[in-house]
Amino acid sequence: MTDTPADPSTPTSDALHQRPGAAGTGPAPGSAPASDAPAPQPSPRRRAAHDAPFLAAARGERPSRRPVWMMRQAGRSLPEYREIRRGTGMLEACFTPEILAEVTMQPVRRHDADAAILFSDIVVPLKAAGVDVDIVAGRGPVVGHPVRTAADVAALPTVTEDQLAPVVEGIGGVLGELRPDQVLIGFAGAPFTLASYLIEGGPSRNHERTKALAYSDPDLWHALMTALTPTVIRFLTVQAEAGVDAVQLFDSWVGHLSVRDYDRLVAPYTRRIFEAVRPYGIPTIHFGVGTGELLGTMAATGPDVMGVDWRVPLDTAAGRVAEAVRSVDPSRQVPALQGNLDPAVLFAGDDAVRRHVDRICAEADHAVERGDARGHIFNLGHGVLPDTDPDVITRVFERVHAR
Ligand code: 1CP
Repeated sequence: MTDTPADPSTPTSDALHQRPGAAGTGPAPGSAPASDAPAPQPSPRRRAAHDAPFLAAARGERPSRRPVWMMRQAGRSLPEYREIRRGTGMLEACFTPEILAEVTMQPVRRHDADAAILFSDIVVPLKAAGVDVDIVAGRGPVVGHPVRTAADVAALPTVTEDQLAPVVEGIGGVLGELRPDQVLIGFAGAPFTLASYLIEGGPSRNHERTKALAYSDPDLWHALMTALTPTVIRFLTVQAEAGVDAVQLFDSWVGHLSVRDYDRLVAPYTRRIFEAVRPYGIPTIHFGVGTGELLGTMAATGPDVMGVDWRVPLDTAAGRVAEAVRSVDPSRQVPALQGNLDPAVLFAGDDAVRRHVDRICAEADHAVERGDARGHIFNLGHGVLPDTDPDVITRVFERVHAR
C-alpha cells in the first residue's frame, strides 16, 4: 500500500458538502470502494444537514456552537434504554429497525446532542454475514468458533448489502427524526479490533492470542486482515449510501500495539478503509483507546477527525497529529480533534466536571489557534460508563454548548 495520495486525502469544504445522493456528485469512476458493491446509489431518504455544528467543526469551518456527542451515549446509562431493551437481546435490538432508531434517538432528545451515533455494535456485520457471534450481557461479544487457522480465515464470509437491510431501514428512521442541524454518525469496528474478538473468542485484557498470531504467523495475520477489510468497508459504505452524515472507525484495542507493529500490521488496512469511504464525501473519524503513542501514525492513515482518549491533553495530541499528517503531505489540512473527557470524571461532582470540561475546551482552542487542529468536537475519552447519572451527562452538553 502506498501512502494516502495528496489531493484526494484533503476533502475540501466543497467535497464534504457533496453527498453521493446529490446529482452528479457520486464517487468518481474508478474510485469506488474496494469491493464488488455496485456504485453508490442516491438514497431517497438523504437529507441536507444544514448548519450542523458537527459538520462545520469537522470541515474546519466555524460552528454555531461547539458540537458534542458521547461514545456510548445510547445505552445503559438511560432508563428509557433499559426499558426498551427489556426482553430483547442486544443483537436482536441491532437488527430491529424500530428499536435501532428509537435507541439511537433517545440520548439526542434527552441531551440535545449534536450527533446521534447509530445504535449497533462492531460485531453486527460479522453476525449479519453468518459468523457465530453473540453479545452476552455483562461480558460483550463472544465468538462460538474462534478464528485461529488458515482454514478458519478462508471460511470467513464477507457481508453483503442485503444482509444489512435492517440497519439501512433503521438509519432511515433516524434520519427522519433528526433536526437539520443534527447529524447521524455511522460506524464500524476496525479489522484489528474485530480480529481480536475473533481470535480470542471474546473480550480480552491483553490480546495475547491476537498478538501471538500476528508475531508468529504474519502471513496468516495478513490473510485475516485482508479477509476482514472488505466487510468493514461494506458495512461503512452501506451506511454512507443509507444517508449517514459521518462515520467513525473504532480501533478500540489497537493501543495494545507498539507504533512499529501498528504500522506493519494494521495501518495498510486502515488506509484502505478510509480510501474506500472518501468518495462518499462524508467526514471520517478514527478512534482507539490508549493510542497516545500511535496518534500520529493513525492520523496519517487519512481520517478527517482524530478521536483522542483522555490520557493525552488535546493540545499535545494535536501536535502529534499535525506533525505526522504534514510529514506525509504538507498540503493536507490537519484533522479536527474529538475528545477527551475521562468518563470517570462524570462521577466526580459538578465542580470537577465543569473544571475538566473547561480545561479540555481551552486545550482544544489552543490547538486550533496554533493551526494544529481544524476544529474540536467534544466527546468523552472513551464510552459512557453504565452507572453514569444521565443528568450529569445533560449538564456536560449544556456546559460545552455554552463555551
Ligand atoms: O446489552 C447491552 O446493552 C450491552 C452493552 C452494549 C451496548 C449498549 C454493547 C455490548 N454494545 C453496545 C452498543 C454499542 N457498541 C454502540 C452504540 C452506540 C453508542 O455509542 O451509543 C457502539 C458505538 C458500540 C461499539 C463497540 N462495541 C465497540 C467500539 C467502541 C468502544 O467501546 O471501544 C466495541 C469495542 C464493542 C464491543 C462490545 N460490545 C458490547 C460490549 C460490552 C463490548 C466491549 C466488550 C469488551 O470489553 O471487549
